[in-house]
Order: sequence, then C-alpha cells, then structure tokens
Amino acid sequence: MASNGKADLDVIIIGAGVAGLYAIYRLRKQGLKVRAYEAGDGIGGTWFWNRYPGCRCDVESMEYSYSFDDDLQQEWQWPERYGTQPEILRYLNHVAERFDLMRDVQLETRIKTATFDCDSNLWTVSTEQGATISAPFCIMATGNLSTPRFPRITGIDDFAGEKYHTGLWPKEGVDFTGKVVGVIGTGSSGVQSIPIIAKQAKHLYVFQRTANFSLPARNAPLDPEKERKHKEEYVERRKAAYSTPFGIAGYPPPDKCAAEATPSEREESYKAKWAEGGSISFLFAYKDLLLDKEANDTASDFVRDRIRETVKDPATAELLCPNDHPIGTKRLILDTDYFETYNRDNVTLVGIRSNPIETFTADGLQLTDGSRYDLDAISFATGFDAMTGAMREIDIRTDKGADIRAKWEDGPRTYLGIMVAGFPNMFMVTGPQSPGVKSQMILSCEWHVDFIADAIAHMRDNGLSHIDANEDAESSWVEHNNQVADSTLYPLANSWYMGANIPGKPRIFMPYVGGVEAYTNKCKDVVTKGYEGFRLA
Ligand code: NA7
Repeated sequence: MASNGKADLDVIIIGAGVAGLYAIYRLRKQGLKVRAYEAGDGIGGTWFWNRYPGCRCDVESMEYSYSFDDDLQQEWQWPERYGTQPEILRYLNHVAERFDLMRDVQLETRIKTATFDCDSNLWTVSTEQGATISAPFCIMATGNLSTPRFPRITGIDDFAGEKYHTGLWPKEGVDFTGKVVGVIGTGSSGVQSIPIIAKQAKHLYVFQRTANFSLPARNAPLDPEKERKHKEEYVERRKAAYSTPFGIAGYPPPDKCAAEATPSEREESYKAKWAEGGSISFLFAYKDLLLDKEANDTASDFVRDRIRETVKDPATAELLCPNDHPIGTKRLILDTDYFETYNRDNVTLVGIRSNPIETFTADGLQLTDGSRYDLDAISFATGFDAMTGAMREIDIRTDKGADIRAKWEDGPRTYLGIMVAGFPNMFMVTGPQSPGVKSQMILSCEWHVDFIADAIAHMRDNGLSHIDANEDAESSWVEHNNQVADSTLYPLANSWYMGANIPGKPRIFMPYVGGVEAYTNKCKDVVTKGYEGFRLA
C-alpha cells in the first residue's frame, strides 16, 4: 500500500526504457513507492526493440549516457565513438542492476487504459492481462519512437516470405545469406541496416520513396586519451550541455552566416566537417543553415556532390540525391558506407516515388507500373508513429470526460511537453513540444524526471495532491512552439517531426526547436514563479 493509504503505489511509471529506469531511481530516492510497467520482456525501450543489423546511436557514446551518478559515468567504458544497440542495451541493463531497479519493474505488461478519478485524485491503469493498479501520479515514459508502423499497402499479409520491421527485430537475429531481400524505407533504420544486409544477401533491392541526407559517422574505437580527458571534464561538460541548443557540450556555436564566407571557404569548412563525421558539427558550420534556405542550399549541395562522387552509376546517384527538403530539417542520418553500398553488384535501388508499391504478393511485391520483384524476405524500415503514437495507443481519460485521443485529434497540445491540460497528475517524459528528440535524449529524460520528481516533492511538502496545466499556459506554449518552428526551415520537410510519415496524422511540428538552453531556462523560470502555468490544489 502506498503512502496515501488508498492506492497501490505512489507513482505508476509506464515504460522501462531510459526515462522509466531513471524515474524509478529518482522517485525511489524520495521515498516513493513506484513501479514501472514494461511491454517488452526486457528493459531498454528503443534499445530493446531496435535490434536490426547496424543499429547504432547517432549521438556519441560519451554523451549518450546518464549523468546522475559520477561513479557510473567514470567507470563505464564505451568501446566505440558511437554506441551500438547491443552495447547500449548492455549499459542500460548494467544501470538497472547497479541501482537495483529491476525489483520495481514489471516486464511483459502492456498498459491498455489509464483513467483518472477526480474525486479520489487517483490514476488507475489496466494491463493487457486485466490487472489494475492505482496511484495518485502516473508518468508516461513511453518513448518517442516506440510505435512501429508497417505501411498500409494491400496484400501485406499475403507475402509468404520472411517479414521483419526494424523496430521489432527478432532477438535471435536474422541471417539473410543466400536470400533475395527487399528493404523498404531509407530513413536512419534503412540507411544503417542496408550496408550490412547487402553483405549477406544474394541480392538486395532497396525500395526508396524519398532520398535522405546522410553523413559519414566515422565510427572508430574510442581514443583512450579522448576518453580520459572527457571523463576528467564529465561533470562540467554535463552542466555546460544545458546551455547549448542540442544538449551536447563541446561544439562551439557558429558565429558566421554562410553568406559571410567565400565559396571556397565554405567548401573547406564542409569538407573538414565531412571528414570529422557527425551531424552537430556539420550543422554548426554556419549559424543560418537551419534558418535560411539559400544558406542551407550550400550545405545541401555539398552533400549531394559527395553522393555523386561516391556512387558510380550516375542514375543511381541522382536518385539518391535528396531534393525535397533542406539538409537537417529531417533527422540527419549518420552512416557507415551507405552510399558506397550502391556500387555493389548485388544491390539495386528502386525509386518508388512516382511508381509506388501497388501490392504485396505471396512472392514479393508489385509496383504500379506492373513490374514485379520476387523476394525471400522483406525488411520494413518504415518508421514509427512518432512522438504521440505510444500515448495514443493507451486509452487515457478522466472521469470528467477528457480523452487524450480526442484532445490530440488536431495534433498534440501540451504544456512544456510535461503535462496535458485536463489530465491532472499525469506527467510525460520528453513529451511533444519539448526538445526531446531534438536533443541528447538521455539529458532530456533526466531533466524531465527531475522536474517531475521536484514537483511531486513540492506538492508533498505543501500538502497538495492535485496538479494540472492551465489551458491558457498550454495554448501559449503550443503557440510559442509553432512560432519557433515557423521561424526555421524545419516545417519544410515531410518528416516524422511533422507527423507527415503517417497517413491522416495531423501536420504539426511536434518537437520544441528553441533549443535546450531556452527550454531549460523556461522550466526554471516556471518553478521560480511557483509553478507558473500549473494549477496546484
Ligand atoms: P523514418 O525516418 O520515419 O523512415 C521511414 C522510411 O520508410 C522513410 O524512408 C519512408 O519514406 C519510408 N516509408 C514509410 N512508409 C512507406 C511506404 N508506405 N512506402 C514506401 N516507403 C515508406 O524511420 P526510421 O526508423 O528510419 O528512423 C526513425 C528515427 O530513429 C530516426 O530519425 C532516428 O532518430 C532514429 P518517406 O520519407 O516517408 O517517403
């Protein structure tokens, strides 16, 4: 029985990925009785499910880790510049063990409904198995890219061969040796997996609807001297990260616009950044790359030229050149030998923008012009119902008639990406309209969990039991989000940031792109002003 006497727990946590695990740790320190409910049969969220070949984080491993415990960050050793999926999952399991988190995790438990009772101030959630659990507070640690989506194309169930989704990859792995394989989708998951599948498959067909920008990751074993220095500065670097746009320290912000450099200076600068690898450094070449189309064109052209230089067949190269969005306005991909892979004899790029897949068949698929591809296996790298999908899959409502699916029908509305007005005592970690996916995700998870834990502590200290966001504060925040996004080039891309990858999903720019520094300052200001914009009772 939790401390309020009526409930099972003090806080229900939905999800045991990066956010849920830290929430257990942090709230337990406050003496709260918590439990995380996790659909998977292991912890790790994104890093549990996305086991496709080549899956790797696009943020450097020394950054992409928890900061809450200095011993942890000093002792853990990342083998490479970018963490692989197995390595990150191993790290998260280590964290769970080290801090004894598993005793408050219930695996293989998908939450189906969450209902708030306004009189008792309690959330009751129900599991797929039919159990119910109640607590005064509920935290949605449900992730941003956790609802994989297969395309809605006829015949998809008729395909008799092997069928995989990158976000639901089998634990035991897949051996494509000797098989004719189709990959559908060329976002990050496609781009990371294609070079590896190509090495195994007898033949690989890549079905590309939209070409994407990708930069070389330049992954390598972690340089011991770099690691030593980074660890020496860890505490200060973590602090400094909050005063940066993406929550990552160590990248001096640009001071020049692209037009202030000569064409040859620009070429040199892009070349150096291309050689260095990574996306932040590249996007930090000039301060207006994400604000001004002409400035952006200089960077976009540079990358298109590299693609043409790399891919030997000119028609394939042209098809691989992104032409429908400015570079950086969709999540910039980091790859290892992606474009080089198209020089292999056993790889064929099939453009399906003007000639879409008409139907799947028992043997493969057929395009609109009637051409058929016989396939032994298909890997769907078709992405996720991002940012709102996981919450919309849970039937979240209050006894006063609020219903999250109805409320978000025209797109998500939140206050700071932390609460939704009308849904008291329910918090989100990296919810829509927070920097989450536009930042070092673990930093953002820690920031939100700390904010939530502090809010709960504040309520307890002051004998308060009810917190909700004000409609007005929420509306202003949504409007501010839209204004910030509209002042950038981001809305020009049909990205999952915009909900554009899901047919029928409202188009609204979902992440906050004002930067981590502006966002965390706003949060601090809200707290200083007595939780301005929240109603506490
Ligand atoms: P993404 O980035 O959403 O990519 C999905 C890909 O699948 C993209 O190329 C889509 O083309 C393609 N797609 C989706 N539906 C279809 C249909 N119906 N037909 C053909 N092609 C389709 O997902 P990822 O998993 O690669 O990456 C998600 C994030 O994870 C990534 O940004 C990183 O942050 C990590 P489209 O562009 O819509 O034309």
